[in-house]
Amino acid sequence: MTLLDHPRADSPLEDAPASAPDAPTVHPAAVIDWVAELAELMQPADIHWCDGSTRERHELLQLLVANGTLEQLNPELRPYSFLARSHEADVARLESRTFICSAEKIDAGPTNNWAEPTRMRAELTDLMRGSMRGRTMYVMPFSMGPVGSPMAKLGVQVTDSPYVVVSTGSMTRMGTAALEEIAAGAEWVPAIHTVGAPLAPGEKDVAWPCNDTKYIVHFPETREIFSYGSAYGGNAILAKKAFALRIASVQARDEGWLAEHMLLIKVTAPTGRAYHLAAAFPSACGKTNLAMLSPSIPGWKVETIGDDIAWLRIGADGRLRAINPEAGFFGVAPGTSAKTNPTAMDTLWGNTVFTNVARTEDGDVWWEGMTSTPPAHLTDWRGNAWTPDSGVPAAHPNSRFTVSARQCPSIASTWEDPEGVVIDAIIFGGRRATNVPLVVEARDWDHGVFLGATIASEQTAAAEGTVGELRRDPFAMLPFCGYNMGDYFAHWLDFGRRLRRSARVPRVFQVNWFRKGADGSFLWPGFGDNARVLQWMVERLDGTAGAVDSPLGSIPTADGLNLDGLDIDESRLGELFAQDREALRVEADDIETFFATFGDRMPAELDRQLELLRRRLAD
Ligand code: OXD
Ligand code: MN
Repeated sequence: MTLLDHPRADSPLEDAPASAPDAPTVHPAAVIDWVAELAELMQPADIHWCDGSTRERHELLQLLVANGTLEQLNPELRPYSFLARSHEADVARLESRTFICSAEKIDAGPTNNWAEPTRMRAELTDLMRGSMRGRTMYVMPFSMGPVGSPMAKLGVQVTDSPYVVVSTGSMTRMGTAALEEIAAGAEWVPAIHTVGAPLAPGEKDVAWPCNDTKYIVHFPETREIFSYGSAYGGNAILAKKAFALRIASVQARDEGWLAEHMLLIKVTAPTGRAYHLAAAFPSACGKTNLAMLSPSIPGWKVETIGDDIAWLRIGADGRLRAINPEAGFFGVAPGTSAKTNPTAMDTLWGNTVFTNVARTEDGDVWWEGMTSTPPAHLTDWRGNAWTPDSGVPAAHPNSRFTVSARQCPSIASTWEDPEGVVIDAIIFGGRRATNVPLVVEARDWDHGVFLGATIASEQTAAAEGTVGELRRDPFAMLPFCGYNMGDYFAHWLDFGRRLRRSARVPRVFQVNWFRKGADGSFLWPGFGDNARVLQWMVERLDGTAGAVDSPLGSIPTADGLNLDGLDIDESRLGELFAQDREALRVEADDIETFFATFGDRMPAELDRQLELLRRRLAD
């Protein structure tokens, strides 16, 4: 057994040793033992147990400024806000370095990288030996979901990056309350993170320590997470993608619920009736914009519950309920503006950490798309002087803001409801220039699962890879499903069978805001006008909006979509819903090839759905 090979702890409450370094006020023995074992391996100079207090955050921010990791922005323009510039090679999630180390390779499936778990543990143990020398090990207990909610889950991450502590403090309920839950016996997921940059005595630190070697590794059976070498976003804030999606998706499979890459919104119609929608989109496809939408149609209101992750369960009342397990937003900055997302711009008024955006001469932030005319002089994300003639983006395309959800003016009063909100509809979307209409409604749950399983999207800058390349991203979970996606599809189908036995099965829709016309321009204005599509959906739920059948699903009747006040001509509207049978037959062949990669793990029902699509295309 290696040092990292500790049993998963369901910690009994025991007194801590009196001499525990910087000991917490509550004493979950299993966490204390785990930390002591890790400290022996990683050799930090210090251990700090995070309490999640404002004072602690303040001290860490000051330390990060002193270290050169953060620069404080002009407090008059952007109160108590900071800018980080990462290492040039540490700017996005690294899917090629992300591993699901299940005992059997087949259980990771064809969409995940797999490595033999014992060998991977040994390799990580070697890398982690002494990796925190000269640094402080921070111990961060956190709750995903409101502390004490029956839908919440606990975790503890150790890290040697104070930047990661500050980020986790915004993104989760981090600190003593979570540790108390663990001390009271709650199950917890251990997560180990190191930037892999030990400091020799007297060695001067760099602004963004990291290592050329990088690993983000998950052991699904024992629910453990290890991350080495990166301090960026999902690679390092392990509560987010690594726990709340990859490990949680495995927990969800085993416990009968869903952990999804979905935003959550509350939509209120002019009648005052409210609906809750969950929507899955691949990374950087506008989830934050939809979560904070300002409707262009009078009388409609959209409130935010979450912008990235949703955990869904069948509640005691038999209805589908969802929580946002996160407490903040780690949003993509470029493209965010007073026009595209005024609510996000208001959310970012202060108390925000920006990463890899550009800095203005007066000490504020800027990124591509924030204003139509860029400032004449900026400092770009690399720290270089920049002008509009520089020929490179001023902000990195995956530059981010990290901010507490509490600051969002459109946050719903129910966003922390421990029981979750009742979900009326589920939406799947992607970024598709062709083939996929503005909106279709699935015939039933199983057809909805087919729509989710066949999402394809043009790749964005959120992960390494070629931007714009089309890839299948089922349920927008391709980089985030912690097990074989064939089994994941089966889990969704099974979940629907359980829902059918309960009160009400939510409707399922597919949307595409990104379809382009023959001239290469976007056909749909998007943003606030997406509320028109939401209106059609909720009117479908109420049975008041018309729909016609089409090979891909039900689409709005000619007068079904509210187009009042929208300047869009008939032919462009036609193009938005066009279904080119020849192109869709080619797409069906591509889906068949994709499904075949799952071999006998592919549920027969989805092959049947493909066959039904082909028949409808042949009619
Ligand atoms: C994110 C992502 O950061 O999906 O949310 O990459
Ligand atoms: Mn995401």
